[in-house]
Amino acid sequence: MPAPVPFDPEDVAAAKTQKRPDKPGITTKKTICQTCDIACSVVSEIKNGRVVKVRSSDNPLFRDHICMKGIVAPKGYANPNRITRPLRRVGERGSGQWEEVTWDDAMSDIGARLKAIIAEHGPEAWAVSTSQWNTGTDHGLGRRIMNHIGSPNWISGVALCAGNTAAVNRFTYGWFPLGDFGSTKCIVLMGHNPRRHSWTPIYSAIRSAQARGAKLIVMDPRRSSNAERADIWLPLKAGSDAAMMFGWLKVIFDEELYDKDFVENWTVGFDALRARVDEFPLERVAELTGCDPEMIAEAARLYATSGPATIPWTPITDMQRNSTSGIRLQSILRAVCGNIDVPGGELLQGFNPDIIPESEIEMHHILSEEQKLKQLGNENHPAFTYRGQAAFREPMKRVWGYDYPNQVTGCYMANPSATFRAMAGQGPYPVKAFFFLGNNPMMSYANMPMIIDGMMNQDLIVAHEHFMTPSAQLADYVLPGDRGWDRPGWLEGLGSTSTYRTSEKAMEPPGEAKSTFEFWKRIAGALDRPEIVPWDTLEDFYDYRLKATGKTFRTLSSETDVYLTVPRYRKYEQDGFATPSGKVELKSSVLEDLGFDPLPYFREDPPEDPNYPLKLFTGVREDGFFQTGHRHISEMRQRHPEPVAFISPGTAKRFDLKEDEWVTVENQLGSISIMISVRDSMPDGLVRIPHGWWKPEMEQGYNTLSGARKYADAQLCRDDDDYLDREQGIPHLKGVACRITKQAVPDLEKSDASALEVAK
Ligand SMILES: Nc1nc2c(c(=O)[nH]1)N[C@H]1C(S)=C(S)[C@@H](COP(=O)(O)OP(=O)(O)OC[C@H]3O[C@@H](n4cnc5c(=O)[nH]c(N)nc54)[C@H](O)[C@@H]3O)O[C@H]1N2
Ligand SMILES: Nc1nc2c(c(=O)[nH]1)N[C@H]1C(S)=C(S)[C@@H](COP(=O)(O)OP(=O)(O)OC[C@H]3O[C@@H](n4cnc5c(=O)[nH]c(N)nc54)[C@H](O)[C@@H]3O)O[C@H]1N2
Ligand code: SF4
Ligand SMILES: [Mo]
Repeated sequence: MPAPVPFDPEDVAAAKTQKRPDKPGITTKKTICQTCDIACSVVSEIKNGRVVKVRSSDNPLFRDHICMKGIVAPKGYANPNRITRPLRRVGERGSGQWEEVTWDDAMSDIGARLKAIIAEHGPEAWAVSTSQWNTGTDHGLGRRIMNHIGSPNWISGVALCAGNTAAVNRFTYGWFPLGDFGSTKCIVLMGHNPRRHSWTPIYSAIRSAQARGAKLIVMDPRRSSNAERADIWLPLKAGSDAAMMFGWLKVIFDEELYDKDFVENWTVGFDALRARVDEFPLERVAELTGCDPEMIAEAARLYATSGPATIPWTPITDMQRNSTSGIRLQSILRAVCGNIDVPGGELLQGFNPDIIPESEIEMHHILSEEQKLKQLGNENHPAFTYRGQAAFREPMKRVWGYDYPNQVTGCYMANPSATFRAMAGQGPYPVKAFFFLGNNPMMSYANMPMIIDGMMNQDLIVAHEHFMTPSAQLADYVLPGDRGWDRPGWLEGLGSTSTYRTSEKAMEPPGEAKSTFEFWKRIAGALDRPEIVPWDTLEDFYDYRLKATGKTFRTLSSETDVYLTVPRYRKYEQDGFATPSGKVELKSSVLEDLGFDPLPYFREDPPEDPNYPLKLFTGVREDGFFQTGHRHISEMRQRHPEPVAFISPGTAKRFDLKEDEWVTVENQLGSISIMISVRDSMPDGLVRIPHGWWKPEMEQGYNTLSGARKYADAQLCRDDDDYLDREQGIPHLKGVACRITKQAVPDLEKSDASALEVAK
């Protein structure tokens, strides 16, 4: 998610930058913090050619856009264990033995091996996993090369986070909107819980909106910090968000609180939807969600009557069994309550006409239909694959000007679980080469045991990384990546906004570290296809994309903090919506043609197994880390030395568990070791499992994977049919059956944060 910035050029122009005087010996650059994916605009202070400090921006638009992770970043990236030279595996895969090589040697071997795999098994035998959030410089170049070479098998962490939401939103109104925090009067957080040190700009935007008088409604099984500040908190059962939204729609329809003009003029399928919603009387919704029916009705009324309202994107509904229905219900609520493309509501921004978007760089049109149909997982779970999005090609061109607008890079992906199964030799065809960039795939998708099997079955694995992550430990090559401030940066608004920000290069990358642009340029060369990436440098590439602005990247980045166009609202009145009918499809013609229920529905949990009497969810981000990263920074590890499971006092009593006790949490897929923390903010029966735990100081290699085998939540994340959303095939991570057992021999291995900064 990009940090929310004003949509109006006048507001941007009015914000005068008061540049602070430079301190002696220190120069400053305007940069974007790329430590997490919210991408704050910050100032980097440089001494002796190195970034030594990151502080908040001099532009009041970005006041206080900085958190502890950004502040410790210079130290984190100066860690002696950062990878700064290309490494080649010398022992068995996963043996943890490496030798340093040159980029040229690495690339000529990688090119030869990849060509041999493609010659033997076809281009689809090459899969790439990434996360655009972190790599920053990919800009569609990876997809561009794959499309030229002929592989559709690109997967990303965005399959569980915003990319899939973007694809599913399009079924309803042909675009993925972003909430207008700046002038909204009501915000609904469905589990989403931005805090001071977790997506700081969104946290600040919510607080400012509340200070202006906007209402806040929070749905969260746990009494989160936003729940404590909400006008209404609905403590729903984990995984029941879609049922809750049916309850809201029931009240909104029965009490006629919806926008009748909009529904009549701009939607199709209202009667069918209404009949489906009638299947959810409030008593049923109360039973499914565990919430008081009167409170549900009160929240629905508040949302429908205090607008313009926004339901900001949340990762929670991206990771549920009913994800597609949940995301569709959000989009339907937005539409029927008249919040689409209005100030304070949900903006459909489209592309900036001055800039060539990443979607265009990707060149999806050149991949043949035959290869597109080989995309893994598209038969059973098509929603975000080429097949699932094919019907939008013409409407997208009509409304947004491009055939393949790839919002949040999540609209034309292969299915991750199907890809790992094919890598493990259980797919329709073999996948034998696997690259990952700015992504820790082993720990960032479901079913980690299957991912490990898939990786062990590869002929070639290439990682582009900063650290020897558990995933990198199974690679053939680990190539050193640069950092956000080591390169010039151009922040595309996820293909969903027309707002851009730039980042000046602040220092030279250490050692042999190179950008993702360099990585892909060299791969194109190694495949004897240098013409695919014709630009010499990243800056040349930016200049090409910016040509219509009449400015070079360098001029634009020195002159401008935010580059945007004048916003237009209710654009659909002119162009219609980018759906086959041109209207908001409450009943989705595309889902129907793909063989799915065209209306949202609710799948209940599978029958309970008495051996697994508790439910777990993964999440509640830790302030000091971003996802699976940053556990090597001693200041941050001192704050969170060990992985911690939250349980309620009632659950602690029932299972005789104590604060700080080490336990095993297990289910049918796997088990992890974790410490207990008893919190009265947790409901009975629910266990919070933190995401992404491993310990960089622990032994590397296949058997231990630096503690990932002991602690990583992905070992509990199932991807069998009961735990997969039908349309997308993404896993249910919110309400997974489990049990907690005491450890016969307690795990006394405690982290020693002082060892983290010692070179290994
Ligand atoms: N089980 C489970 N799975 C999840 C989630 C969950 O809660 N539970 N959350 C999901 C969510 S919300 C998300 S966003 C995804 C994220 O999944 P990932 O994209 O895998 O995110 P990270 O774990 O941050 O891993 C990013 C890796 O990129 C490296 N890196 C950072 N910056 C750069 C760079 O500039 N260049 C290069 N080359 N490398 C870089 C870091 O060192 C790090 O190892 O995971 C999803 N997966
Ligand atoms: N410091 C820090 N900040 C981060 C990150 C980080 O790793 N560290 N990661 C970033 C990323 S990539 C993301 S996606 C965001 C995620 O950040 P958030 O959107 O805040 O997600 P979580 O912290 O996982 O969980 C939010 C809330 O969801 C509740 N919840 C659990 N299950 C359910 C459910 O089924 N329904 C509902 N309604 N609520 C439920 C939890 O109790 C929790 O309070 O944070 C971003 N910010
Ligand atoms: S929230 Fe923190 S880590 Fe994320 S971009 Fe902003 S300063 Fe960096
Ligand atoms: Mo995320």
